[in-house]
Amino acid sequence: MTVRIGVIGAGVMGLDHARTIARSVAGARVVAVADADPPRARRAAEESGASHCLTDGFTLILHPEVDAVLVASPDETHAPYTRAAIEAGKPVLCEKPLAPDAASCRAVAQAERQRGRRFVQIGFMRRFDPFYRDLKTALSADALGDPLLVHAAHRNASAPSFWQAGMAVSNAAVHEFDIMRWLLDDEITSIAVQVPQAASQQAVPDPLLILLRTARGTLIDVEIFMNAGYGYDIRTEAVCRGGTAVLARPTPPTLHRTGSAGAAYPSDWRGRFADAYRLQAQAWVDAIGSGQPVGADAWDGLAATLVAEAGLKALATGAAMPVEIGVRP
Ligand code: ISE
Repeated sequence: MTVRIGVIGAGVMGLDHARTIARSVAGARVVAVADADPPRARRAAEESGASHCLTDGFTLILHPEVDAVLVASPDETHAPYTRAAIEAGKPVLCEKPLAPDAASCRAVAQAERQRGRRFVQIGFMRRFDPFYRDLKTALSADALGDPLLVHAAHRNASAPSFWQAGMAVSNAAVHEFDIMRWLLDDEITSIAVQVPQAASQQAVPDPLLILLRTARGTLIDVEIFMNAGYGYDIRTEAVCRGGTAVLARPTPPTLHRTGSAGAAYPSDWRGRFADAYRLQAQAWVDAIGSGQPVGADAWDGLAATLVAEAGLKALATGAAMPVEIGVRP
């Protein structure tokens, strides 16, 4: 069976997903692309071999040739499209965040519950990254003992063009919230966010230092630096009672040239996580075939956004905020 996919949003990520599915995912093809900007939609359709090029995502969802929907439009449109896909009875892979606000995430989870089965996979692609999977295996193997601290850094060369105040937490740090819940198999219970003095007067303060506490008492610090300048760099180190596990960037060759040695960094996340995006899309397509959903679900999407909402309050007030994720229904 070939899953016929419609992609909503043909910006940086929509184009990347459409290409990935067309070139590297077995058992699927892109049949439609929708974007409010027709030239963008046309480009993604041409590059992925899609025969339908639309300007409206809701029309794409209802298109009779579309079996499943990939949502990669601006963050605040994710939840309405995801709900429409659920109502149309079509599986949906929704880019993160499920929504920038928890109320919209809850509405998606509720719509899915009413249909009585799972439709939604959230694009927390790090869960499919081979390096993060190895890290999870190492942490689960018990050889290192209980995790005590996790240090993480999340650096972009420069903030994307669509960047706005709050997105460092609601759009970038949500990856860290999700991956920490998944890696540690633990829930985040509080968040504090600090800004260095030199950045405190900026309209969009950068970098941020986030401190999370989990239910089992692990402390996690996360640097979010959206304009680090030198490249896209993601690091995680788990400090456990019996040793540490370090996930630095996968190492490209070191180039030795006159008077210096160094290795190139990817310019953004598409390079670092290319395998993760491909494996995520393949797993989604396979799960549609098998009826056994995988990856982060709507509840995980809600959990990450609840942490982000509390984080934005913590950033505004300077105080640590409790996070109440509750019990998965
Ligand atoms: C971007 O929007 C992403 O989704 C990337 O995965 C993330 O690493 C980056 O910080 C965001 O700007």
